[in-house]
Amino acid sequence: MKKFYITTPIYYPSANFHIGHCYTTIIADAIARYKRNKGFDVYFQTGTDEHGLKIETKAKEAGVSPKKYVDKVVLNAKDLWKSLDISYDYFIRTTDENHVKAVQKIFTKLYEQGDIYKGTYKGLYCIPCESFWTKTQLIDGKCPDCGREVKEVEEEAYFLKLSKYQDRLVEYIESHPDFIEPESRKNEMINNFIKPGLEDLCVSRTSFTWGIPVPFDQKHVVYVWLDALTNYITSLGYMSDDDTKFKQYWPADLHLVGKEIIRFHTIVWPIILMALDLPLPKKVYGHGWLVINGNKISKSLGNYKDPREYIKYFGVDAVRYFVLREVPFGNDGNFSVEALIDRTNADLANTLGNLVQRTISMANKYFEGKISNKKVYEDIDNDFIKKINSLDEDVSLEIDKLEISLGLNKIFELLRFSNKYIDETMPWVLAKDEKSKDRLETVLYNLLESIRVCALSLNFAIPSTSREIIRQLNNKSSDIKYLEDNNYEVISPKPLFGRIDKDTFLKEHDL
Ligand code: ME8
Repeated sequence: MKKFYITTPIYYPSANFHIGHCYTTIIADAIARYKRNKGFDVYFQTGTDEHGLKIETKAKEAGVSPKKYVDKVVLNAKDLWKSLDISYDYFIRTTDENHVKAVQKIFTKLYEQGDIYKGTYKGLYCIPCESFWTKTQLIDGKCPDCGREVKEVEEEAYFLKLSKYQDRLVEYIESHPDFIEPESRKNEMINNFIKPGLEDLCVSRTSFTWGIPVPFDQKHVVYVWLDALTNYITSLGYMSDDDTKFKQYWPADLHLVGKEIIRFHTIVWPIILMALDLPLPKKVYGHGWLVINGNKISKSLGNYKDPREYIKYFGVDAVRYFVLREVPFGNDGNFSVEALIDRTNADLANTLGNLVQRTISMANKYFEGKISNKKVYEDIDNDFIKKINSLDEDVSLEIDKLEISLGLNKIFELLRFSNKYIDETMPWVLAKDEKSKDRLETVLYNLLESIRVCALSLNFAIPSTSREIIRQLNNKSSDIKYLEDNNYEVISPKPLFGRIDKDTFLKEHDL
């Protein structure tokens, strides 16, 4: 069986997660489900990046230990992923003992072979905030957090030799055109970041303690990116007694990340892997951001609601569908409740919901729910059946390019065509004439087959709606193509999505 290892970034549990984190995670989940449905042995990983000064500070403010602080956010995150139907196979926390041990071994190995060396970190330091800043981060020359004076200080630190691997990295990227996507980000990485020259990366700190101790120099803790990026292999048992999963799943097939951290994933991470003599991930995809009125939704801006609020009002699949359909992958896209309502009404309630409701109602009304194929075909059916049969491949072509929105659009094209087929064949007119009974049954049969194929195709994106449609169709065939001799005994329909009156909703709720 072919394997497929897909990851999300491991998020900082400095605060509870927002719809931006859901964005990456829902997309990764949809791809993971898609691959599983296609028979791949999928390993889908997400998790949390729990060390560092920011979390140490947050915990202090909350009056709890850093571990207690992150434990609470992690519980909340796992509940969020459950309510969004996220089917991860593994949730890594960088405070997990096996991760800590493996990072220490990796750090020691890289030090012993000369890829990590001891040097001096020079920076601008805010003493009350215990934070280092770069010149560009300062506001009016002062600390951006508290507005006080900063001091130039030097700190002993370990560095990773990025510069040593620069040429090998450029050569790798250029000879593996699929490694960084989209294309525009690849060019940005090469021209703006790598070719001007890589500076060695600081990989330890002595100014805070919430981190993995450097095993041979305990006043240092491993600084975040080396700790964070290696999660993708430590979780599989790399450098542990049992590395079966590492052998089975590495290299990753797809690291999905937001565009602001593609730099770390396509420069620092490949160099760590090269230094460890390990194969590189097949693809790193840097997607765009969800924005609210032009601003990135972010923890520090605090411009967001708990995503469970949206689920509460619109249902999990409305949120999943919106995230997957609304924004062409790679671009930034706007998130708003208005757009979420519009999308839900237009596609899920009108196109999908109505089709299922109308068809199942007619099957019940005219044939007491029992439909088989009477094969009284007319010209219009050829086109319909052809479209049903090509759907699976049309969708695959898009999903393989990670064009999930376009893949979903293919399914909705067939759903819209099915609605048009009802308008054109007019089953209610056929029902008036006893002589047209077999034609009527054929029409309903074709519609049920189309709905069944669309429901199966939608499983990766909106799994609970897909299951609900199949339950109402009461049919177990799993072929994603038109079957000549299927048999239906549908149950009574239940509306899938209620239409939401946007103006009333917005007046009554502050979302
Ligand atoms: O960067 N739109 O963690 P983080 C789309 N710990 N995606 C968004 C988003 C938005 N508005 N906001 C966040 C870190 N994301 C590191 C990662 S990986 C080894 C270490 C998503 O909590 C997007 O995937 O800041 C982004 O890259 C990630 O959350 C950043 O999460």
